[in-house]
Amino acid sequence: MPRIDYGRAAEITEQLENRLVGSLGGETTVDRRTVLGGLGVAGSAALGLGSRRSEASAGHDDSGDHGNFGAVDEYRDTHFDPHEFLTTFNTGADGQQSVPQRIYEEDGRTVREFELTAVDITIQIAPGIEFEAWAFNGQVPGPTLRAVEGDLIRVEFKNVGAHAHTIHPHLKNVDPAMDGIPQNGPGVLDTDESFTYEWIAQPAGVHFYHCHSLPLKEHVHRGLYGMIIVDPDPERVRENPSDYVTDHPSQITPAMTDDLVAEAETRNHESAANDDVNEMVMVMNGFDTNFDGENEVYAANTRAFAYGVGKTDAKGNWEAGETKRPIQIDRNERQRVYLVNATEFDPINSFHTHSQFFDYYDHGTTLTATKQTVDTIIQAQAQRGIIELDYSDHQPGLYMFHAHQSEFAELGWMSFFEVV
Ligand SMILES: [Cu+2]
Repeated sequence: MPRIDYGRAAEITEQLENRLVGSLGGETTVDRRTVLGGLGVAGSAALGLGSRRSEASAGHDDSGDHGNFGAVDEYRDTHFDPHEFLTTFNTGADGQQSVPQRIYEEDGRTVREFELTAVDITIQIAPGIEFEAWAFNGQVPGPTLRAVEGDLIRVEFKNVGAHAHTIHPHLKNVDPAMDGIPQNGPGVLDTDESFTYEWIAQPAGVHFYHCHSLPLKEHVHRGLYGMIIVDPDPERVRENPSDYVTDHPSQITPAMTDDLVAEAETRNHESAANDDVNEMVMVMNGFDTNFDGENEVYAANTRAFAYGVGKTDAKGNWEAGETKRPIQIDRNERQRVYLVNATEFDPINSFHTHSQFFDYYDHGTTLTATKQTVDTIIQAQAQRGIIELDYSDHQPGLYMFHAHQSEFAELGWMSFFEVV
């Protein structure tokens, strides 16, 4: 058996996706229990990794579906590319196209100004499956906002959607008027209203923003959320090292401070040391397609199975136009995932790596790991953290990662790293 069996991996991804899409189809009133029932034995076997195709295919007859499936097996809407979203989120020269932004100095601070516009838009969450989203800048998740600790984040928010929205940041925010809740400041912004939010980027870490209009769960699950990354400022780390560790200040030696500063430089997107790290943004989310208060589709970055294994020429070259493909990573490069849980309705989500352990920095607010050598972490709603991975010992090939609620994985939150 070839060590890297792209064909089999693609087939299993396709089977799971086929079941999901087939069950939802144009029929969005189906509930997720029905979808899982349809998966039956095949779904669990496929995720058991040990299954051969014959076993995975046993118990259901999808042989006839493959022809039809071709009609929906790609994401036709290229408006949002999860692979681009994954790795393109810096501000400044390497900035993203999806969010108008300006950087300038004002009163001794760097200001990072972003334009966010709430719109109503139909998005694709699985091939052929559409979702009526409310979205910042027409995308779910909304654009990632990245700043350096101490910067002023200025968000020019305009609402052109049909409902009233706000933007609430999970930052340390000393001005209640800027908290983006109905009860304070400008309150909710009606259609065609606008407001400029101003937040100091603090503390360093990985954070969350979302609409805080009521009913909250509806406004969040419709898609009005995104990530804020606040890079540590190495100079501030040098001066206040105890702010970035859980150790008592008296335990911090000069050598430790040097290490913390070096680590802060790897996190700071304006520092050369950051170029040596492959950084990725993953927003775990779910979609309640029939609005019954339960999610039918799960993903990292919205599109079910987008980081699964698509069609290749059997040598790992993705076919032209392929929208489903694993995340290719260089085994010699340090890998960092900024992860946030934006899933509504389910109290937790999780992240699990196969054949690999990682270090985890809860909320990203420390420069030493809060969990070392784990292969699974859970996040409550709005919880987030930084995952640091090292694949330098690993043979090239496909390594799965997914939510370890098997249900979420089978319904779309199943992905692969392809180590090269
Ligand atoms: Cu809203």
